[in-house]
Amino acid sequence: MKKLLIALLLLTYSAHADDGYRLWLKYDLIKDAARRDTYARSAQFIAVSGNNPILTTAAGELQAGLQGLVGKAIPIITNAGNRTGGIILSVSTAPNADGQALNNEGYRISNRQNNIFIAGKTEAGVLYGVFALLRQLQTQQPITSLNLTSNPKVQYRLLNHWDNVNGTIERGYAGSSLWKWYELPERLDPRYRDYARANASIGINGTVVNNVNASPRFMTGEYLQKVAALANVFRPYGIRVYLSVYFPAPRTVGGLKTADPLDPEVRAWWANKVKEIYSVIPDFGGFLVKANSEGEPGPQDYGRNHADGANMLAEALAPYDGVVMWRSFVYKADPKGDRFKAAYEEFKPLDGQFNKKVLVQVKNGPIDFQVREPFHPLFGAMPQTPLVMEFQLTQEYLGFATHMVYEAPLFKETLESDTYANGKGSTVAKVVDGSLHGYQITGMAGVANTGSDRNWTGHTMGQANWYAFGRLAWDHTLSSEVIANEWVQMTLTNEPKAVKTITDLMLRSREVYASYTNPLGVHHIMGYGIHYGPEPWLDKAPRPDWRHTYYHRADSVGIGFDRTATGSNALSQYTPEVQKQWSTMETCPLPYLLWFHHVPWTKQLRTGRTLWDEFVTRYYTGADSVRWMQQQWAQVKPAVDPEIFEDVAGRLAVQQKEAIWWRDACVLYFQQFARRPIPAPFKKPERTLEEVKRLVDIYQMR
Ligand code: GCW
Repeated sequence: MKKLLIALLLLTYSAHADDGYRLWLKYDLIKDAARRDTYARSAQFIAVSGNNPILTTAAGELQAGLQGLVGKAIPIITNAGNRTGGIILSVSTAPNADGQALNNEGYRISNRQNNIFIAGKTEAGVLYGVFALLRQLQTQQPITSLNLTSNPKVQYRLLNHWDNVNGTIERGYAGSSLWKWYELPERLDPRYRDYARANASIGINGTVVNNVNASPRFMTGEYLQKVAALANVFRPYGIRVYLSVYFPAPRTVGGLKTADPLDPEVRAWWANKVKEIYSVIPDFGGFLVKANSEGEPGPQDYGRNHADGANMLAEALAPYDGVVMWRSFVYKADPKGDRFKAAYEEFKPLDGQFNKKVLVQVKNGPIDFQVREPFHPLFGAMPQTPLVMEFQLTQEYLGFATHMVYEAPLFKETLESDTYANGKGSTVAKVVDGSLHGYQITGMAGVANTGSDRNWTGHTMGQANWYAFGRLAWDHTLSSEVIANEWVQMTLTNEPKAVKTITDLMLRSREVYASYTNPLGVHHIMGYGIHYGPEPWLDKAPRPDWRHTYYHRADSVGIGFDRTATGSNALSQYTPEVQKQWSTMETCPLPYLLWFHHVPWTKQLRTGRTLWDEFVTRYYTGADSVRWMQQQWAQVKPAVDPEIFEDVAGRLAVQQKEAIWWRDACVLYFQQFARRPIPAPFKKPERTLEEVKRLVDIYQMR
């Protein structure tokens, strides 16, 4: 009897405890029996014919998902005949009844004769349609009168992993790499498949498995076998593998004397290497390259330019269906220059010189994944070169896996910015999706936030950033709110009040973080090296543009980087319409103010406060808002799994403490320049600047 009780208890416990591993693909039994029955009536069988691996995956995912949600076994049959009440999967090139065409990976879900049809022009389209149908159920939408056509707006939707051979992840905060290189190719961790499922469910169709600071090893036969083993697992989920390239590989791996991209031997080496890659990975996606950036070698080492390097690789890929994504993240150590301008200066003159298989991959902003950046001036300035948007999901500058920052609003803010490249409405999104300049190929990349932690992303809420990236790469017109809402319902709870509370909290989280770390557009003042915590006082570093005083320029007059004509004139890289918005302190939106202006502490702002008072107010209200976040989270306790609840609550408590750390560090440090009191009703920090400074050393273990 006692044993039975324990067994029962264990069962109940394991049925409820949730370690976050299943992400948004939980498929727990729907609680409402009536709703369950309605769904079950429409899902009595799944019909699919043929043995295409992706279609088999699609049917299997649908079966597993439905069985979990409605609690009934659902057979997969090959031919529906005249049966009704089921779901029919098919590849179909027939035009849709509503006239909307499907592109290669698009899908259409419709209801006819009491069946649900999921059609795609390709097998991958069917797979995406399956996940879309499951999402309908998970978010408790009706499924009997569906007429959904959806096409991805961007073609290459990729995760970029900054994962190293030794299992570490550059800027990774969720454990070590998912890829166990030492076990591959023989042993396949079951997690590889779950990784592919998660990606396919949000429309991601490619993954760059190694760090852009690339090891030459990935160009060896031994490693290609390992990569091929991963590719085999990912293939049935419609996911292709890509590799980051170490540019001098022809020398280090190939034993050549040079890696000069115009050298015939080097070109032949790459052509052979590509041939070898395709012999083991027939659907290999292509290369990602970081060159002549932060010490990584590149074509400039041989007096050549980025186009020479990229075009050489593109030519090697010419016989195959692969592309080159060449990164524009470059900047030189010039004390008089402005790092903001570097990428534009190097790449803009090369527009029109790239091979048609080359895409240039541009970070969302000109500096480096700060909590807020103006859109990168290259967007809109390269009409003849497809530009890939690079977002960072891992929270390098956004509080690692400790601070809650839902990034969709950040992504959307960039995507919706107007470049005015072809007049009003020339948004960054339209540049990226190709519609503005007629790009033939298009892409969006997200630097992954995944790792070996059981819940994949360290902070449970970080899963939402992975999810949001995939959804937006598919359709950038989705709102941050819709995406948050979906994710919460699929991952945390369907209880309407809790869904609303959590969605709200997520939507405000980025602004809260910006307030207590980088208000009014101040940027790059975080802890040196690790990029965690505040260190605005940093004025010694190997390069001038790694010093934080370089960015904030605080002095007795004011604070901020003058990037107008009286300063670095980085503004001149934008169209006149954009310049106009940002060029005066009066017109520049406050969130971007210190990005473009050196503003006097005493300057009266639109808010009615002086700059100093506004600056301090933001730090204080930002830090206070974390308390609000904690209170909001406390309210959803009854609706959320206890393990997840505690995990998030614990991280919020750390965040709260660290928000005050940021606040104290920044107001005390900048007060030395402003020489003004902390405005009422705020109380001056209880500690001294010296005390706060010591905290950074502790965190950085210096
Ligand atoms: O954000 C910075 C990081 C580097 C990174 C680099 C890049 C992979 O601090 O760690 O290197 O950007 O994007 O290349």
